[in-house]
Amino acid sequence: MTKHTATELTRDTEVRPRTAATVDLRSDTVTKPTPAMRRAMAEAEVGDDVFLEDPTVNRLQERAAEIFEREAALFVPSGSMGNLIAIKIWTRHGHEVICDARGHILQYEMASMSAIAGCLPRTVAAPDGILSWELIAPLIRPKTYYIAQTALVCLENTHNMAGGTVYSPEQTEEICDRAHAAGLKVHLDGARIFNAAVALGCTVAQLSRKADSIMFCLSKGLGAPVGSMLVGSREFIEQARIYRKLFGGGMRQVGVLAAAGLVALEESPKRLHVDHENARHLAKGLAELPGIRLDPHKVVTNIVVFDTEGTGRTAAELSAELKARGVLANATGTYTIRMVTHYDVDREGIERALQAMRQICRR
Ligand code: TLP
Repeated sequence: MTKHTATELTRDTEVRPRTAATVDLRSDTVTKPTPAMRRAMAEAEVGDDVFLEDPTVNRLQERAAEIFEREAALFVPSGSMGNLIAIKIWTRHGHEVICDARGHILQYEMASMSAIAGCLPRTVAAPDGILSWELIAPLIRPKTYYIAQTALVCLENTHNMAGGTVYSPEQTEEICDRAHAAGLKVHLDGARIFNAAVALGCTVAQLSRKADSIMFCLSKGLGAPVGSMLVGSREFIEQARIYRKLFGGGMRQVGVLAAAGLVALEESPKRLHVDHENARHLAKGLAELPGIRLDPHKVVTNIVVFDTEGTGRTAAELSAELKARGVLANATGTYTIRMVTHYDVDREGIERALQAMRQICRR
């Protein structure tokens, strides 16, 4: 773990030196708490949150609800738990959940939708991960007693594995309106919804207005060390608190984490455009390399996904070569690599990643 010196802790977040020995583009989950977050954590007022007595958690929840223009919010330990709680609330065992085939909820959450919520995912490969009513409607099961019933639609904004693509407020609203008319609920996995809002120049409230529930992460691009939020109606959040406890996520003096979350919520959205500029720069540089395939115009937030097949190397081989040059990136498929920009990688780090890729691809 990084050790922060006393002088570093007193410095402002903006002047923190950020070019580390290793350029870590595996995910925006790798960000370390900023000095401002560490200060807030050290000074946080705390209480027992299971008794609703942690003032810092309460403040974080109130602020999240206010920012999303909703009645209530709940601090949860992880995005995965937040998504599972929402699925559990909106479905019963034996129900079907419609989601995109590359959705995080389907691919990376330990099959919890089935293992714990007892639901069957019904998927479609949406172009760029962005569902539309035209894609959703044929997946809805007829309303008869002898067929499993569809209960929920899950959207992901930004879409992680599709390369940080975004749903506009209009696209989300249309899906919500039609889903509601068909008797379905809509849950929004907004792990990176602040990135989407910055890319589109709108608010997170506008991006999620008609969704029945929203999960967003404090611990991705916003840079907090731990935690996600569920947002929705007061009734939804009251139920969510019960399921959080049932799943072992009731926490005690957790204001120390909520304090970092509050700094993340208030401060980090202001600088996400920097990550997006870095991702665009990275994408443009990568697209010029022999054998690398990606459309840099599709990179609008902080995630760059590219195809390595033309280099004659698998993603695993290429990422091993990158690692030997001090650059970390995840292979997300046989020929697919994902690079994610974030607070702890600055432009110099991006240049170093590009330089390493040039050396590897031109060899
Ligand atoms: N995503 C992680 C990995 O699990 C892939 C990452 O490195 O991007 N929704 C979305 C869209 C996510 O990207 C993630 C994490 C989650 C939910 C889950 O959040 P956590 O990790 O807090 O459970």
